[in-house]
Amino acid sequence: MGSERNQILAGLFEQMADLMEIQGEDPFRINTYRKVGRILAELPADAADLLADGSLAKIQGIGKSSIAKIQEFLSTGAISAHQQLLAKFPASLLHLLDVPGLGPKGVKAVYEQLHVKDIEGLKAAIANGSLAALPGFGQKKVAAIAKGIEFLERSSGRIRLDQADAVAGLVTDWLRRQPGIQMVSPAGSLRRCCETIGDVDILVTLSSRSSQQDAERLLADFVKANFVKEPLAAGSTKASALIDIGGPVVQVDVRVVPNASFGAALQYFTGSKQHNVKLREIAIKKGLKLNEYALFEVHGQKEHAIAGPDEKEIYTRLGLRPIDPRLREDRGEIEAAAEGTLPDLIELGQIRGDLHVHTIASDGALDLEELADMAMALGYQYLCITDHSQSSAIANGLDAARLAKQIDRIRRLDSRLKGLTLLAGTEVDILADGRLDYDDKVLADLDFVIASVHSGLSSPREKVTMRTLKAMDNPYVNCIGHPTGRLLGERDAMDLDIAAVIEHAARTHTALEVNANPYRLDLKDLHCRMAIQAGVKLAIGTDSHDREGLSLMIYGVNTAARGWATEGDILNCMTLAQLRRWVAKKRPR
Ligand code: DGT
Ligand code: CA
Ligand code: CA
Ligand code: ZN
Repeated sequence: MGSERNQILAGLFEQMADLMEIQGEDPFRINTYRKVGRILAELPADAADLLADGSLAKIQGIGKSSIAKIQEFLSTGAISAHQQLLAKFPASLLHLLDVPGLGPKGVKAVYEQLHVKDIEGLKAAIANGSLAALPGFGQKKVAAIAKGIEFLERSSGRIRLDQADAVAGLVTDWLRRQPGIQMVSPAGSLRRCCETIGDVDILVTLSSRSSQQDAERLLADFVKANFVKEPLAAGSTKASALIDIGGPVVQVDVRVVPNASFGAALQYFTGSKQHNVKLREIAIKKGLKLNEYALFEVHGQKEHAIAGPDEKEIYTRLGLRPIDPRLREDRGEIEAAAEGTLPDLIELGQIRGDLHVHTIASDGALDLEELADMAMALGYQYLCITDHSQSSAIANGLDAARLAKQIDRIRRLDSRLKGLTLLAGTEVDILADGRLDYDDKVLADLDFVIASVHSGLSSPREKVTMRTLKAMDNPYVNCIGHPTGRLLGERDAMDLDIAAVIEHAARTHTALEVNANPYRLDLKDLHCRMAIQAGVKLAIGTDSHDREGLSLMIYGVNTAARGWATEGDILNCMTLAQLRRWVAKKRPR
């Protein structure tokens, strides 16, 4: 571990070494820079502190000129030698250094001999055979580089939460089986339940009897584990590897932290960065020091830890209520924690039913009985069946006659069920002009109505907004499904005037959905918060189409929680009687 400043410094020295290697400098000098980079990355404390008390200069491998560069960075934020090196090469050359399997020597060769300056150029050199013809390359190496480019391109995007969960589950299960392991916890954006994940961060502690070598062995084993596609680095405190789960390639960072620092490290590596920056300012104002090792009291030259093993204690010792990871975005949570006004966030256990479920009658895979069984197993009080309407032809939407039969089946099954109430609903299409795909007298037979836009999503702002507002005017429409229509990684949201939609939802007594499917998470966290502030109820629905579907509820709950939702903000936290009254309030008497 090291402070963020140490990591930046380490990166600068590493990059200087790379650039010097491309330039063809003395290998001995290059190695000195690499070594300084490694030392900086693994310093036990902030480089500035170690420089101030003279201990940095005493570390073997850090000479006078390195100290001068570190000093320059600490006072100016840059190293002039680094900037001079950078100026000698096209910026795109740095991306080539990221290609697994190429390395600085390879970059030097392709730059000088083939005039390749970027990834596109490298791809061309592979395609036309000129790379394989280069001395020191050959078919095997070129194949590895081609694979490296593919990895780089596949892993450059962010991944969905369910994908990140799958990878994290794989790695944490493996870690828990290793000898000496004590604690394993995800950190970073995954622990904050962000809508997409850049890389997966995992922290572990080892039993107090473990040594430095045990940590190194664990990390070395991790990058060799069979689920790893490409090891990136393995040191004594941190290892990184690329893991392929069939879709995108995901980077996983595993850090071994001391038991006494587990809480501080968890706090630090959970982030967000902005939240951490604010927290550190608070510490400084109180005359304390906060880093990934502990919260310290400072007495002149001496300091001693007042919190470290337990994350909650970091907050309480700063005079704050502990803050749920899902709120740590510097969106007012620190102020609320100081005033004691943090919300009691919605929990999965408070959900009383699922209001958005498809069956084999339209495009689902399960029948009514199977869904009812699963809902009972989840402890739900009610389950609302919402198949598609006739205009959704691809989804085998129901016309009025088929819907009537489906309602009949639902009523009959419901009369046999104990403990669960099966509600008859629909996910009715909002047509191009904002009218609905069923007549009001068809809708009147249903217990709950979701209205959704499934076509014309790329229409102009006025049009998509008008359609949504008009649908809400219908007295039978209780909820707008996946209001913005986005599909993460696949399709942008509609150009919807979300403020107008929220205002109209409040005025028309209509809920907005938090679609729990990890492809959607729609509404998203910030929109959830806007809706709550406007007094609009949120309906968390799974939009379940298969066996896994109902279990996706947690993703919707976490998204709503990131929007500061409490039990009272969520429609499907109501009891069945409350829900029926809430629906009746909008309908004509
Ligand atoms: P991601 O991976 O892009 O989805 O987002 P994060 O939040 O997981 O970011 P990541 O993996 O770069 O770093 C994990 C956490 O470590 C981050 O949330 C906060 C902490 N951290 C990383 N870099 C810095 C930094 O430069 N300053 C501060 N204060 N914290 C940092
Ligand atoms: Ca991360
Ligand atoms: Ca990371
Ligand atoms: Zn839909």
